[in-house]
Amino acid sequence: MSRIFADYVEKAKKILEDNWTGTSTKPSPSLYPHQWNWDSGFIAIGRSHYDTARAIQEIETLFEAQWSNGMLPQIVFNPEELGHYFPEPDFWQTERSPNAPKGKLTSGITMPPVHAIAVEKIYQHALRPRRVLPFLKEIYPKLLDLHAYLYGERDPAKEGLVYIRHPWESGIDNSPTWDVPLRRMNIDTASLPHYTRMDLKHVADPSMRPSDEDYDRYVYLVDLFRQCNYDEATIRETCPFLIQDPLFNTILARANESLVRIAGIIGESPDVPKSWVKKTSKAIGTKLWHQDHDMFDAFDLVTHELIEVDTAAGFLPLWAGAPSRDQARRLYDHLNSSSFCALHQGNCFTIPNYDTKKEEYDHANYWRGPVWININWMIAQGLRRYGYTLKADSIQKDLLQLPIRFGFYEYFDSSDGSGYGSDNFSWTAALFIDLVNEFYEQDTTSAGIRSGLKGFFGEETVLNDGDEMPSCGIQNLAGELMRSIRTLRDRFYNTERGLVDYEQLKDSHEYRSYRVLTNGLRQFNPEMIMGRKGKIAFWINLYNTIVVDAIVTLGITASVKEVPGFFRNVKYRIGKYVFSADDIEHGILRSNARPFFSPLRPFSPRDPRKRFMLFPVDPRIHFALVCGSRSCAPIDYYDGETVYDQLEVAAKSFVNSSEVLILPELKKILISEIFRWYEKDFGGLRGIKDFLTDYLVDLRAKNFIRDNYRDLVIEYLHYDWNLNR
Ligand code: 9WN
Repeated sequence: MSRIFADYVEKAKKILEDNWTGTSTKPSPSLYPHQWNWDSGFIAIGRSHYDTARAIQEIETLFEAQWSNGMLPQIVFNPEELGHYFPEPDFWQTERSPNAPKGKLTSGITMPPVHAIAVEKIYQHALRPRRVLPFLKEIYPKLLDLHAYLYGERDPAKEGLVYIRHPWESGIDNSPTWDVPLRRMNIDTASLPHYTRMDLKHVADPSMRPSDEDYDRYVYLVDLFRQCNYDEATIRETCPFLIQDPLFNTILARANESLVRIAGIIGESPDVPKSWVKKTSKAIGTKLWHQDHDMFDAFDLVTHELIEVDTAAGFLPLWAGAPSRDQARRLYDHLNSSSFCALHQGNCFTIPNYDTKKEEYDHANYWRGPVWININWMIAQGLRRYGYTLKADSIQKDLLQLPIRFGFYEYFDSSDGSGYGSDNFSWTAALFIDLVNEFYEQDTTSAGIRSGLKGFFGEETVLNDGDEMPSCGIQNLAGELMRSIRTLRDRFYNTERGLVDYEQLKDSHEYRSYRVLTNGLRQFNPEMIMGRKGKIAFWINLYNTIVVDAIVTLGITASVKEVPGFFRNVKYRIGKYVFSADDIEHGILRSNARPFFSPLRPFSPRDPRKRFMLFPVDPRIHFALVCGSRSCAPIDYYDGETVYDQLEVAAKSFVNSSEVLILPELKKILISEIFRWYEKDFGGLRGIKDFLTDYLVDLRAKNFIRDNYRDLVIEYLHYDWNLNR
């Protein structure tokens, strides 16, 4: 793990330690001094990576306050911390409900049910998962009760969509979506119960919190609930705020998926949660989809219409797999528009909570525009679920940067990243820990690469020794081969997502034709290819395809590191010679340079293949060579005519991706290990800095490198060798 990440993980753990009360974790030291419902879910996910016992206790403590009807309260009050928050138990008066737990002080509303997801992660991350089984068995019926409560009490029409009845239940309190129903509520402020806001005492600037008008409505609703003695049927009849929210329902649907898997682990029938998964995902995909906005919106059960306000919550259904492929594509485009910060758009830190082009957008006010870590954390996973890997990577990159650069704040300015709200905020710390772990743990086989010597062992596989020869003449072979590679690209490579559909490719006739053409390479002389550009394109394409060919032929399922010495051992016979993937990369394209993990150059001084070397080395090739791993360049086809333009695009997109993190406050840059391995090709460290300055799009990042050229500290990011499947 890079040192900087390790340091910040320690800081994050310290925050969680300081906010630990002995039985659960406060969301923040002073602004939120009690236990909060969904915060505890996120916190448990962070802790699950290093402290299973406390992660379990966090969840157990929360569920000790579960109501007898299954509702899990938004806040469990700490009796020793009363007097610093509003509203507290004296205001909620939940004892009016027969369902409220005895001996516990809680609020009378709920929050998004992330808990099953957290419980599954606790099990997955535990060093000894079997020891977690008793907890799983004990918590499973309670999770089921919670979901059953939501479907039973909050889904009167049995549509699979549950309603929230207070903005605080959404977790995104003053989201612009709620403006519509809240402003419609014509309340008589004179008859509101008297109250004093406590939140404003803890924040630097009141304009970054919900307004007093909002608070009046929050209070009005709480007052209504207590007048109804928290009886859901009565509330439903009178409550002016009943909303089917995409965020809440997505989390419910995603949590149902976890419930299904937990049921499987503990040997319970998964039928009930399975039916919920289907019903809710389908209902989100249909009822909450706004055809004209390319977005999921909330549905107002009072007016029976969609609230046409697009916030980041509208992207969340991706996380539950609710959208169709087409909807996902449209969401993706929406996400990449200037409304929600296009990929690498200057001045944007991940996804702001609200459409930046709207009048009410506010880069600093709470849920009305700033960046929130938990929302982005969920969206990134949703994008990954649909294969939008590059965008997911770029969001996760920003999520890692924000706390390192600006602190572990509650939320962040969406234009310059400044941290707002409470510092030392627990879920920011917890999800940072989760992200770092995910970033590093994805690589299940990295131990293998550290010992470069492994590459000397393993078996040589010549991939083009088949009998069937191509029908095209040898003079047309290079052209036919390139055409065939382009067809594979068009059919099976997703260049935007950097992925290859190995399953489909494996049995396709296009792949069979390609294999036949490679047999023809045995009679081919690469010197027949004219011009440097043509040669560069030919060898890049051949390298990229030999890797795909070998992955398919060798039946690799997770990582090229499954095969010892993969790049050294997979080969094509070309004319009189045999070329491994390493020979093509380091021998030809890098002009016989030593691979980072090897003591030797690929070609010995008298090797006749030296005549194919391409000198000088164009460092941009490193962003075009696809090595079958997630961290390498997204696969594409290179054309002899346009190869330089394509290399330009490849370099630019790599330098502006998650493989380059700029941390001005720390005078550091974190860059892909590719730069370390091929430092020489870039012209040493100076060359790397110049290269980055040339290709970075963000002006501030560019200037930062220029201004700190001499004392800039460079650290290297770990390389993800998992398959780009
Ligand atoms: C009301 C604790 C909670 C979060 C919410 C966030 C904020 C409370 C408040 O703080 O809400 O629940 O007083 O503003 O909006 O998501 O759970 O961190």
